[in-house]
Amino acid sequence: MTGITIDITAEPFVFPARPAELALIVIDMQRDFAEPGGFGASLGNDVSRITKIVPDVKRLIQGFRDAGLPVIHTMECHRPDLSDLPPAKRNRGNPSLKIGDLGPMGRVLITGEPGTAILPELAPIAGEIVIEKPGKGAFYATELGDLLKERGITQLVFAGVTTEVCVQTTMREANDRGYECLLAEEATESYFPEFKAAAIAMIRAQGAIVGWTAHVDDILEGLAHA
Ligand code: C5J
Repeated sequence: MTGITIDITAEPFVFPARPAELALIVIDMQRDFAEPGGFGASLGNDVSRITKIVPDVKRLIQGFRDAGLPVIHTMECHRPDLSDLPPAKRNRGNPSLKIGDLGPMGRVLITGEPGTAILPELAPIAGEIVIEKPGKGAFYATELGDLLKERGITQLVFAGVTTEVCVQTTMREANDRGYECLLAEEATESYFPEFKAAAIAMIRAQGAIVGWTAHVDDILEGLAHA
């Protein structure tokens, strides 16, 4: 597939995908954001909004796997001793369960705990990169940038949660580092529909100032022609 370009129908205009340089990055599809008893729920959010996108995230992942293109997963999580968790982050939001506290799914957003795991339906398969990230952005304090460079990846398709927090932060980090970014609209979600809509509008405004957005069907259609 090296060298070819595939036009993916997108907003604000066609996304010129180069399959040899393209990867999918699935942000934080973790039990702690999607299941009752987790971090998202402890902040008072309706987590059922997150589980509704699982089928679309799943078929996007499958499309990349079928095309032989890389799938990268991220997990927001911290070391058990909390040495990578600044007090400013731990104390934010006044949740009933803070990061590191023991909840029904183990310690909240701590590496290796049951609630920190990626949803089983979307679990990484052998060979896929999993980035454990202490921040909202996936480039901060992780090896992501080096791993992408080693593989010659210059374009990223984004899925995951939440649209306006970890997804948008990572897209902005990637955009500033020179990556062309495309957000899969049905494969991302927020606890707040108005924030998702605003994030999508902001990303593609001003001639794709942060990146493009596209429907999952259009991305899959493009991959099928790769
Ligand atoms: C949040 C995330 N919202 N993955 N994390 O705290 O968006």
